[in-house]
Amino acid sequence: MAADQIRVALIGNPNTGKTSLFNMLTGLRQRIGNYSGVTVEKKTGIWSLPKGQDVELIDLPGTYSLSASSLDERIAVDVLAGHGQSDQPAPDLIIVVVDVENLRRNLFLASQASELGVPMVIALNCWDVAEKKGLQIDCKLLEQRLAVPVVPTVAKYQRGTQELAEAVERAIDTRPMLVRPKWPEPVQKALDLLHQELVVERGESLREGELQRLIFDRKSAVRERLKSPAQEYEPLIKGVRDKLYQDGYQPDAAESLLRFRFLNPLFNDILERQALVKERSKSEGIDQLLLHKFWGLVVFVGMMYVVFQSVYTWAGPIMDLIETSVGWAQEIAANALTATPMLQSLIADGIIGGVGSFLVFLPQILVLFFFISILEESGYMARAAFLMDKLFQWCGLNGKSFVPLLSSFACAIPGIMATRTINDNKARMITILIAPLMSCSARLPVYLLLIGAFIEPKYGPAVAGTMLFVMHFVGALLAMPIAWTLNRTLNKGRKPEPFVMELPHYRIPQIQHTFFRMYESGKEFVMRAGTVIFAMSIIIWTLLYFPRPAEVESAIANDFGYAQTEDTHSLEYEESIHGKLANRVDAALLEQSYMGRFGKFMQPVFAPAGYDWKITVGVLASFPAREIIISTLGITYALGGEVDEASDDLRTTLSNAKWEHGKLAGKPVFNIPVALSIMVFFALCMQCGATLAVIAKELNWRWAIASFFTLTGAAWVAAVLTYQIGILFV
Ligand SMILES: Nc1nc2c(ncn2[C@@H]2O[C@H](COP(=O)(O)OP(=O)(O)OP(=O)(O)O)[C@@H](O)[C@H]2O)c(=O)[nH]1
Ligand SMILES: [Mg+2]
Repeated sequence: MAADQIRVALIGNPNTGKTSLFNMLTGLRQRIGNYSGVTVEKKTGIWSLPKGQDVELIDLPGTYSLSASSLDERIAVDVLAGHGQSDQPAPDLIIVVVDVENLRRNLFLASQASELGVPMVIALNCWDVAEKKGLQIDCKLLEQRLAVPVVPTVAKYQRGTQELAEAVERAIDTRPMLVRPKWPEPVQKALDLLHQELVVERGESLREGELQRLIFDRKSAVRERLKSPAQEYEPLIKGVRDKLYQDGYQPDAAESLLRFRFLNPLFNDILERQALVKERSKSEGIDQLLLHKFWGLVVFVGMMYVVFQSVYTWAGPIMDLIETSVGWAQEIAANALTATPMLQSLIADGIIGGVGSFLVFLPQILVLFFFISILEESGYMARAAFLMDKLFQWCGLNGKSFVPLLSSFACAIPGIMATRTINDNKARMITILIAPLMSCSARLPVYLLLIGAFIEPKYGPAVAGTMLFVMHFVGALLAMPIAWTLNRTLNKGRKPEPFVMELPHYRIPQIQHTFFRMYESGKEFVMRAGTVIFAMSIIIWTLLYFPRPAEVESAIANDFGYAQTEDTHSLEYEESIHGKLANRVDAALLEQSYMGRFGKFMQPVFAPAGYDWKITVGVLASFPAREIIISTLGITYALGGEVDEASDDLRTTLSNAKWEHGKLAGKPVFNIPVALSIMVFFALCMQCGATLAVIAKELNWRWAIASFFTLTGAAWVAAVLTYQIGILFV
């Protein structure tokens, strides 16, 4: 990016459509959602203006003010002020994205930002909603009063691009500044005094807006940006604040009072409302049900139940289709490569077997994200947050923990990142530590495989769907006591704060957006199959295939009494003997492979949970990422000669698996207690390298390690209990 490139930042209150606008202008596809706190990082893109100039466009997290009480707001404020990690200068221009329905409150932020001396353009977004609700706004008059361009936009439907671009082109040259309040004399005096002492005498580079922060916000982050330690200025700042107090201005409250006193008259004759009442009462009616203490919960549980039931049933037929195709591919590859047995095994058993058994779960992922997208976009998710508030407070969490925890149901990584919106440090920490217990989409294939193989055939699809639903809350169940304990043992944080999340308006989800969300998650899933799963499949195949000493084969052949069969038998008999021998040899080779030996060595650890050495291998191989168990089981059984037909799916293979040795020999390895025990283990265990790295980054390594051992230990105990209790009933 050229050093002299113009930089334009999008700022505004949460959920006003900044990212939608960013996507519309840059053609990029950043995540949007109908609740506050979707964007928690700074994102940049290139916006080509009509006259040919390219500007760097910056999307920021939403913020209500420049006081920046949480990490994400801090990012926005730092960029605006030209401070922070990147140390880039302040943007050349800001576009303040304003929700037309909340003009006054939104312009409070614009007014604060203007005092940083940055030129601005205002985008009146959600103009379509204003039109629909009969809200008329006199933009020309507003523009005159504010002294900056005001452009109506509809980011959701890509309207207003041209007008906004033209306004920005002009503003780059004319540098329009928003009207600024005239402060009462005592306030102005306080500002002048600070300017004299800090800027003129001590050489601090602070703009007026930043001096205001020092006076009005006791905890302002501006203090950290001072060249000299803030303590040196403490007496001065305290003196200024005390003086203001004596003059009748409570410093903590004065700013909003004075700013609104200045802003309010600007709106005279600007707004006109017509017959809005009906619209409002409809959404209030819905909220009465959805936010009801009891019925709200009933609706929530019912809705989640429908989601998981649909994931199970809708995706089934397509899954079967993919499964059959994978079987074919394996057969074709195996037939084509008979001349080179090793390559044949690598391709058919290792790569197609490993990646294929994972890929069959793509339809379920798509269905799940279809629902997630609709629930998020409609505005329902934010309502669900309210329902959980009581429960959250009891665990020392914050209402704001809901969105991060909810995101963790897709993947803990964005979930943990989303905790940046939580301003109470202790609540943020607890949320990060329990986020990995929310059932991420990597666990979905594990549940689907085991439920499909052992629950559905016996109890039918309705019970299978219910089981899937229940499995998704096993982790959350353990999360509650963990949060409760952490809350009582960690250092005292701030007092629990009241819930501050704003209820978004209900919106009709856009079909393109839903499809994009599905496409995005589907792509990520397929990419994972093509990268992590592919690489791990090759590694695991290698460890399960080698070494291959010749003695193993001859020992088995002798043992089998093959030599005695002579050539007196029919061809069919010969073939079947050959097949059986080959299977025995495969099984023996597998057992003495590197991974086989390791699995057998470790198996006693998992024996109390009912696992044989193959499951043990699967569980251990999945520590970098949970989904690996699927491909590992696929490869293990393909190599072990237990797959009778190439088209046999993994579910059938698992249900046919038998114990080879010991007192259980000949009995099925998998039964319902074993399947449940594996699922419980995967629900709780910290099997995700990427999540650990994010925890280490957001907190520190000590916490990452502690959480690894705690969750893995808890998973083991819970898996053993599940199995031991389960076998009492079989
Ligand atoms: N009706 C309507 N909805 C819009 C418009 N622009 C955005 N939305 C919707 O508003 C919601 C929020 O959009 P985002 O772009 O995620 O908002 P944001 O300001 O980036 O939100 P945060 O990152 O959480 O601060 C989404 O549901 C959008 O579909 C618009 O012009 N009209
Ligand atoms: Mg955003």
